[in-house]
Amino acid sequence: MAGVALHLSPGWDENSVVCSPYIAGGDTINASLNTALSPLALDPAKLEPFADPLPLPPIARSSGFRPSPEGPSRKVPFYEIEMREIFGRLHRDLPPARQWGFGGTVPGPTFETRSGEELLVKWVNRLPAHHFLPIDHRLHGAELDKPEVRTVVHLHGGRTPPSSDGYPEEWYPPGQSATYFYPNRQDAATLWYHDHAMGINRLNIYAGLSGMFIIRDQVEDRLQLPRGRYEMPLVIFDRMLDTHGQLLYPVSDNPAAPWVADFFGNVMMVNGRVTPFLEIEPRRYRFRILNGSNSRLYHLRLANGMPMMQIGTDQGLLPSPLELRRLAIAPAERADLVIDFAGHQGEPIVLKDDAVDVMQFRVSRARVVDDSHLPDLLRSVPRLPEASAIRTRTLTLNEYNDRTGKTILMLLNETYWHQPVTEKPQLDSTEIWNLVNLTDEVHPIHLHLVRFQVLDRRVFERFEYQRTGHLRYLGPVIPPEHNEMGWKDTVRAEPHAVTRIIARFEGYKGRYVWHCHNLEHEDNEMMRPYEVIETG
Ligand SMILES: [Cu+2]
Repeated sequence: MAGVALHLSPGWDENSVVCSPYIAGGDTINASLNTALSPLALDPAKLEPFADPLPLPPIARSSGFRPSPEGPSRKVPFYEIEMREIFGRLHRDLPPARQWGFGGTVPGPTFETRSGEELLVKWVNRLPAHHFLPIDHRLHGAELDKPEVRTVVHLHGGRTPPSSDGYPEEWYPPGQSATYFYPNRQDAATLWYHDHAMGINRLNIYAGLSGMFIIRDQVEDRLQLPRGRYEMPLVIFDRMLDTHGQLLYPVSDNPAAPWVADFFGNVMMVNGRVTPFLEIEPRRYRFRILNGSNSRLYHLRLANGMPMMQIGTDQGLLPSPLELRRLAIAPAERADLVIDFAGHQGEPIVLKDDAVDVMQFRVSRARVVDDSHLPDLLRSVPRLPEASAIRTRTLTLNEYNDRTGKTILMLLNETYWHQPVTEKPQLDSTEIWNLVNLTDEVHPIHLHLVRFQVLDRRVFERFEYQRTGHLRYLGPVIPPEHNEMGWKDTVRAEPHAVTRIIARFEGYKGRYVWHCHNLEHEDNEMMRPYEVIETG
């Protein structure tokens, strides 16, 4: 990149990274479905689709009460969740696969709580001493002097005190634990928890370390949305399997530098099972969809063309339901959907990602009474006025390639993780962040602690920007998508565009992080600390 000195970390050699051909350029299933190139990889065409029923993660159960860290006279529910190695079938016709799960399942148990109800979780690392996926010891935080297996848990979307937020360097090895406090003083929303350990986060989440965390509130209660067995999480992620049905994670051709720039699998999993089916009644259902993939962005649709109503996004309900035929959802984004299967008695309906099957709904012929409701108005989401921002930051998204064109490093604002903190918003202040994407791909950018709103996007001339620092726009201001008009915590920073977001930094002072949620990018420097400071 012009004008930017590229400082490679120790051990980096510009020519040393050569990516494996089966991940190159693969933003579609077909491009990444090069199983012939890897003799170890299972051909997913050999797996019968819709052979397994959709599993539902168990509900997390508290084991007692403990004093609240913010008011010891209050007793709050206490949960103890172990991360451990498990063996479970990913498909009916495959042998059990090694995975790492919270509480013994993948996804882990779903937390059910309410706005303002505090809880404590003791996250216990009972994983083996050795990792079963390929660590790249050149990555910051994953050096040879660190334990191979390290974990730290982050509640994605939680307004959480910094000591419980899962700072990536606050990892701990097997045999140790951390007890985190979640005040949940925020609106009803679909959150999720996952590992966040520095330099191996992509491997730990790929191994299975993620789960859902649902916050409800009175606003949502009044709406009579589908509840109970008519409401469920759908955690979607892609994987690659070997011929023994075990998780396969690709490596570059250089054993000393195994990191790959993106992961695109060829097996679609929902709630931990390969292209499952779900038997349902001809009525409304509520699905909390999480894209739990490392890199893949989905375009979900129902094969028969029927509509899906989106009622919520990352941080809760939209102002009103939005009819969609196709849902774009990037890694870490959530979409709260209501789908009405009435009138489709006896039909099998496939949920697809472009041309690829994700799962199948089998609508029964039962006569049912649907007492759920989908009101026209869901929740008021007042727009944050731009004039309320006391500061605008312009922050670039950067990718660096070696001489062969292979990506070797990603940065935020040309700054490495270890450099001093540069983003220090004041507590209770509002800021606008201009995310200037200088790369050719979408980066899902996530800020811890806060919820934000998407202001707009605008395409710009990036070579001129790189040369002169001048932002010359090439097109009109593009407003957010209709389904981005709710509160967000992860935004798609589109290629060659400036994506503007506005956030109020409220809740807690202290050190947090912001990062790309493409996990391969995040593990290779596309993450920065930020600090909420006392009002000056
Ligand atoms: Cu990225």
